[in-house]
Amino acid sequence: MRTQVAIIGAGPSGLLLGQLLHQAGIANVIVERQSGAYVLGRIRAGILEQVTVDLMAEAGVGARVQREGIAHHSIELVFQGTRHSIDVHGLTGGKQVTAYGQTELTHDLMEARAAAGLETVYEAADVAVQGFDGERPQVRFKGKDGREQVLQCDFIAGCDGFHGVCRASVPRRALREYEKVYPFGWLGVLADVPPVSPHAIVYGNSERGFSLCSMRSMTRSRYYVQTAMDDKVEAWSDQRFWDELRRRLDPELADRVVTGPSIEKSIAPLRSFVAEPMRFGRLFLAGDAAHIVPPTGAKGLNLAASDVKYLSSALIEHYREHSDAGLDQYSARALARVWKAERFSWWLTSLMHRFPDTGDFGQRLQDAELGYLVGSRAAATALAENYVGLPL
Ligand code: FAS
Ligand code: PHB
Repeated sequence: MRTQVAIIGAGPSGLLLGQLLHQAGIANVIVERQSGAYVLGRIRAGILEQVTVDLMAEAGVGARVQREGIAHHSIELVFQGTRHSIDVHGLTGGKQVTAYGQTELTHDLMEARAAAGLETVYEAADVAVQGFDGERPQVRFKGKDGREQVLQCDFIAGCDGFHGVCRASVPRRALREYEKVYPFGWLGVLADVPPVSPHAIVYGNSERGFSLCSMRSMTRSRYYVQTAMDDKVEAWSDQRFWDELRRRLDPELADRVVTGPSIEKSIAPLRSFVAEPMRFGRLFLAGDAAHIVPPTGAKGLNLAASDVKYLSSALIEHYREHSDAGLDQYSARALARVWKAERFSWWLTSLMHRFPDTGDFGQRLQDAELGYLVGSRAAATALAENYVGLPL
């Protein structure tokens, strides 16, 4: 087998990259270790920056998000039993975020890829990336039939997420990793009930911990509560979850929560992580393969999109203009935006969660910062411009 760009991973990064390269006439094959159904079954992000929505349109898969995505012009903060609105749209000169599930984005990309007849190897086993420090990189894997296959290529895009094989294949001496693990997790629930706040994500900081009210559509809601790191999803009945969520909201909002049976319930750990650089010879990392943010700032999926924008542009420049300037600048350019999003995600996580070592002084600092945030245009503007996404 041979192609121009071998893409490892059929999550949002890999699928979006494959679509943009295809549109530029660059051959690519995606090698994915799970089944397509498994990839689609993962419940993850829900908020898209305009950069991501624009990139979907550029990739030719923007029709449904335009039709079904729900524009959010504000966010709400609940603390000390009171809810405050932050006018994100007004503070950023008219920018917005769009509520549209990662599952839907992945579906749209999968559908476009299949319609274009592009090759995606699902359920690939023992995937190995080799030769990327030379001129002839290749990907080895076993197909569903158990037969070993070799995919020769010009470049490898490591879009295989935090637990993937690509970053793990880079010699340790060539990699610098930065990590912060948070002392709590998020218990997330998906339920087919109308969202309590259909036009603004609600972030809560109560003495019982963080909470978040989000959505996937006008009939499907997504909620989270902060849990202990060692908490188990089995310990959470639906009723216990709904009761706990309500306790963390202001009374008016709590009364409006519509409950129902969970269709997905899971606990995710929270970490900040960056691997530098994001390029190793002919191997380029994009998305969660290179960085992780705590989901508080809704940046993970959106950072994957900006990485893919930079990488696809650089690869197109290589093939069209025989210039490697973009490829040489890729890592520094992507990391500049990654670190700004890492900072924002860490800051909002630190502000909205209860830490074991917060203490009385730390609690007063959180209260003071929240009060400043909702009382100062300058402070709210800084939040708003990061929330809608900094420029590419
Ligand atoms: P992904 O992890 O989505 O995709 C990587 C793909 O590579 C997977 O399909 C995997 O099966 C495949 N792969 C792995 N190893 C492989 C190998 N050896 N060979 C071949 N394929 C391999 N972000 C937000 O913005 N908001 C959220 O609310 C949010 N919630 C999240 C909840 C959870 C539980 C997790 C884990 C992440 C969440 N994220 C959230 C972040 C998430 O949306 C990611 O940013 C996004 O999935 C990144 O996409 P990819 O880079 O494509 O990585
Ligand atoms: C979600 O809808 O899953 C979501 C929304 C906003 C966040 C994190 C997650 O900050």
